[in-house]
Amino acid sequence: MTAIPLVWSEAQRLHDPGAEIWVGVRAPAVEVAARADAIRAELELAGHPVVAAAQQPDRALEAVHDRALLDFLASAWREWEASGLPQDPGQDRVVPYFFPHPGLLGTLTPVLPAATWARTGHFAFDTMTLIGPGTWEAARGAAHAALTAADLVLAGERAAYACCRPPGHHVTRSAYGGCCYLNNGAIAAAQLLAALGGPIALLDVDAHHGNGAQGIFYDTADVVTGSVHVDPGAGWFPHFLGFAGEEGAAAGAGANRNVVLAPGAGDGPWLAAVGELARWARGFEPRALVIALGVDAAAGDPESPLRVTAGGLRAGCRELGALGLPSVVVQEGGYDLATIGPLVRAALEGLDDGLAAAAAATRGSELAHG
Ligand code: SP5
Ligand code: ZN
Repeated sequence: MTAIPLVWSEAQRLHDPGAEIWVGVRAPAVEVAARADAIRAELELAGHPVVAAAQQPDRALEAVHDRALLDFLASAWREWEASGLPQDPGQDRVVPYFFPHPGLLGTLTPVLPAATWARTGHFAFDTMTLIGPGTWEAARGAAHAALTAADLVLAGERAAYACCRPPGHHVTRSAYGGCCYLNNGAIAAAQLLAALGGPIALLDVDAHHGNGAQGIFYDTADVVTGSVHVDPGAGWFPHFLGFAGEEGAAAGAGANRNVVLAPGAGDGPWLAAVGELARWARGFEPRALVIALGVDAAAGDPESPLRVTAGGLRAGCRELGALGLPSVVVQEGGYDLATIGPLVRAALEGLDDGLAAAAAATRGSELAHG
């Protein structure tokens, strides 16, 4: 059996956030192109075939995002540049400054501001997620990689891995942030849903809450969403949501699950949480699985206080593979350039082991009953 294919978009390299602005301070960006290079180098060495992301129709993005968000992202840099803001006052990235906070507007509908510099706040929910000259092309390339991975799985691959950069799991239907611009995992899930029918399971093992998919699919059980992450109640991003009590609403009541971990948690509690999410998702009898694979839960990652090991990631992804579902993996976070490659490799090895075990078990029961 050949190793799980890696889907690659060369366009991802065009995004250089340049910085992230945190508490008003411009700090070096951690979400850099070298992340994807490190992953690709490690996976190529391990024998994963590389597949180029194929161009995809816009409607695949519209399945999960508002047209207004897509239009903004596609034009934001051009308009920022045309407005002269890079020269005066000297801001070389698109940043927000004023927000249509519910406390400002009450029940009024936010308009799209006339001023370029005010428009960003309509779509950005944080200050850390900068837009530059190639951001849109890269974000679209990452989404196309996720869609290509979904298409490979729909064509019969047991699993496919999309090396998505920039990542996507914080993006909602209408707003972006958290170093993310388009929700690659949700876009892949929507593609699988359209082809296979529901339910589709989307499980997020990034160290941070998968708030984007939670929000996009909150009212439906067609895509069942689960996330294990460091407790926002202990002071971690995304701060305002990601709590255990968020379980879905309306037709989606009970179809979202958050498992929160204390800062410092390692393999034991993390694996227990992944196992819990896997068992919970199995109960919905999903037709396919999307894994939002952030590896920032690993010990030593600069953006998270969790202490999972490569062996832990391997074991967790083995449990997800053991669901025996066609699986699309999208890259989310993971910011330690020295370990990101080996961590992703370990995760995919685990997934492959789990899928093989599930396939062997199915063959065994067919022999017994056939
Ligand atoms: C995809 C993903 O993992 N996004 C993570 C976004 C969370 N970033 C929170 C950043 C908070 C401030 N970071 C300060 C830098 C300390 N090293
Ligand atoms: Zn993360």
